Amino acid sequence: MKNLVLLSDITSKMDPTDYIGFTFFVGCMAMMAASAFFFLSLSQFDKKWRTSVLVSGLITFIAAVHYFYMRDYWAANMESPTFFRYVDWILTVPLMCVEFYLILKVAGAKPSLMWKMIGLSVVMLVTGYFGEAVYPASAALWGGISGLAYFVIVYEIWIGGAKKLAVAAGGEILKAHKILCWFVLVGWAIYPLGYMLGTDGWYSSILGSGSVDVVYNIADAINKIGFGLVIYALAVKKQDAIA
Ligand SMILES: *C/C=C(C)/C=C/C=C(C)/C=C/C1=C(C)CCCC1(C)C
Repeated sequence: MKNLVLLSDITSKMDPTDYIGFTFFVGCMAMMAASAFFFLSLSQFDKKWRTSVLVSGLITFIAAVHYFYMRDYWAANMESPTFFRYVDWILTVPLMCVEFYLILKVAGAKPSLMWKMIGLSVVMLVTGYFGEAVYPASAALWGGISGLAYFVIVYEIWIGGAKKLAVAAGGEILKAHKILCWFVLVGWAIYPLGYMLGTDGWYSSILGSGSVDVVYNIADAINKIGFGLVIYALAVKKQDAIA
């Protein structure tokens, strides 16, 4: 009986004007649908491309589970689930870095490239978490350090070693790499904007509290599902070329 009461409590909190809660709910469903799509497509790929598409599915699946928790947390507390948000990112963003390495392997990408990108993304997210959740009074400092790590990632894929490998690989891989570069430059740039929106005394008054979650939720849908679809499309093209 206790459980039933609890369930009705939660349902009664689903306020039709709670558009932030709505974006958590839709995010949850979108991530689940995308995961099912990626996982169920796996058997059509040979081993090499299967790994890349599998990672796309893992990214959206990890996000789906976190969105489940974040949706609940928001409904119960009406505050940003910052902790779950960053746990999600610290698992999924390094996996996105792994995707760059996986598609560039044909051109001779070394694991060192992968670890460098993973390391940079972890620095970016840990310092971002400090600024957003632990030391909000020095949000500018931590956000600045985080932004530096972000710029190094952007440099690496647009101009640095990863770019050179993509050029060496050429063809469809170069095309896909370019699209992924745009995701990182434009799609990922939405997050620092959300960070500034959510930091008290900066722009948090423009859209009200919680607006940061809408920004992050939209960005996640673009960056996780869209990014995964680029990998999927590349795998399909490569697969067709073999067949
Ligand atoms: C699926 C989740 C993704 C792709 C998350 C990406 C997150 C970022 C690129 C966050 C970047 C930040 C800065 C560049 C500065 C301010 C702090 C962050 C962590 C919001």
